Amino acid sequence: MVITREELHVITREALIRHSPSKIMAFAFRVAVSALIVVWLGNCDAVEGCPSGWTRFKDSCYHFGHDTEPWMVAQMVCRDLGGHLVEIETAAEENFLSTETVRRGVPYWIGASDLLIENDWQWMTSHSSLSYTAWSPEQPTNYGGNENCAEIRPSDGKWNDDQCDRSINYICERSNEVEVIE
Ligand SMILES: [Ca+2]
Ligand SMILES: [Ca+2]
Ligand SMILES: [Ca+2]
Repeated sequence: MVITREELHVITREALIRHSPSKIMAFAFRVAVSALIVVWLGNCDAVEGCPSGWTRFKDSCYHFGHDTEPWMVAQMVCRDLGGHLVEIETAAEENFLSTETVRRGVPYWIGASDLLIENDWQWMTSHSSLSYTAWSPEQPTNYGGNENCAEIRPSDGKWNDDQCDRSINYICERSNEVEVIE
């Protein structure tokens, strides 16, 4: 439907007659405030940064859990914190986490497990097979037929399979984008 200039003029004049000036002013004020909010939101992009308690490295934030939990509980805690047990895809990520683990001197759970099929190791959050690995020499051993969760050891900063119900520290990972407004 096309409205001519004359028709628009008539509609506007009728609207002005029907509504009191105070209502029109209030309406105009609401329109102005809405426009300001739209402009303000338009200037906000993805804000990069890690929440407190998380350490940034490249595109991720890492939380080095300071309590000890079985692997399953560690995964749940990471999810409650907005992340997941760490998944290590590159040598750079591995070097960062390995260095931190050696410095802190305690073992940390990571997100790899062969719980589903023995010796078929997967990152359990993304359900992907391990494209990059940093197993300690001769690991994984599946010692006692019951080692199905992966940890980073502080002795050499490399990975070992261990019993999932053992309580140790854990590393969570999440994206470093904390706020996205479009
Ligand atoms: Ca990762
Ligand atoms: Ca195993
Ligand atoms: Ca082992």
